[in-house]
Amino acid sequence: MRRLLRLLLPAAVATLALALLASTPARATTPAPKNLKHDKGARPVAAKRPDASRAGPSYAGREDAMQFADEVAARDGLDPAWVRASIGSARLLPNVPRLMVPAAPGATKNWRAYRGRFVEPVRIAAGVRFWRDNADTLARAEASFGVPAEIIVGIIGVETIYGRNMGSFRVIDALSTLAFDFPEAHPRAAERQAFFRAELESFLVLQNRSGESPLLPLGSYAGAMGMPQFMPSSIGSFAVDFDGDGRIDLVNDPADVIGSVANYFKAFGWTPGMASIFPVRLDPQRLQKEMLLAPDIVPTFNVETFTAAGAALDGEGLAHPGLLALIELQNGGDAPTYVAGTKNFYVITRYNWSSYYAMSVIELGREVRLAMAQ
Ligand SMILES: [Ca+2]
Repeated sequence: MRRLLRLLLPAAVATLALALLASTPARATTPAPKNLKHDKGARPVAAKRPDASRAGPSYAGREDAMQFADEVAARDGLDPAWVRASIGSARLLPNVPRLMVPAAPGATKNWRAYRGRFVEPVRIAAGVRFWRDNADTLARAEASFGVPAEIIVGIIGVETIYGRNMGSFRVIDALSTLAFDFPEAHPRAAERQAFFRAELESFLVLQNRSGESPLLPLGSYAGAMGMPQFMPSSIGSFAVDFDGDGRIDLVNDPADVIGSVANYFKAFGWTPGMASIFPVRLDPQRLQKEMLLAPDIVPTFNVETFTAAGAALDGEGLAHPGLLALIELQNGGDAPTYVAGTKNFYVITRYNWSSYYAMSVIELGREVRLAMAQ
């Protein structure tokens, strides 16, 4: 994964996306609001998704897991017996660790293939239904957080097809497996393992607070949950009770999902009213491609510098007051696709560190909006 930052992908799309993108899972643990939503590993193309029903031994007999349980209990003021029993009830998922190992570098990415999986008639029709069913809430979220309905609709559609594929792994199993048996072959194994330990801790704190057994929630093989596939720490930091019923439910309550996704974007710096992308034409006469691609997806160039380096804009793009990034999307052996990405494009990648992911969200949202008007 040379140019792509990525985070996690939705449960339903993990295998595909990882295969297509061949990038490394990352996590926004550092700057901005605490961290990103979910996490994924890179996957070989033909790999099958792991079977959630196959579980190995429990962690009750693992000294490192029980020691971690005691640390969590002390740190968070939880009952040590409860934490030990919770982690001790977790089972190793034997097929999950290998899913975290990045694919070999140089694997071909293919935007058209990627797009075809997410921007397709079934998902668009489901998006239209979701938008119609939740039009008032989407409008309220846009008014409250400044995030357009079509971006929220795009995210929830790409993540889980509006709740259809929320993952079938017990979250306690997925997080414990990645916390205590993260594959050493991963180039950043220690960092990733620490990340999943922190997520396991966040999960236990959440469950303790809500009173729901930690053995019940289901999610992706990386422990992402609900319609928006939030990781536990993101639930703690960004989820909101947007229908005011006194509880946050990202599995069954579209209002909470919509508000939480919008709040997440706001927290990561979404600018109301700003487009995410503009069309761009490369002018071979003036093109300084290496220079334009060097900052990857980080908006770096003002319009003047951008166009002088051969990335031609028109209309709205030319009038954009902020910085731009040249986004290159590979198409296998064919010519790449290029767009100009704004700061809001970058913000979408804070949900999942992939420009292919962000483009799918934008294009699914747009297609749903267009279908609504018909
Ligand atoms: Ca609620």
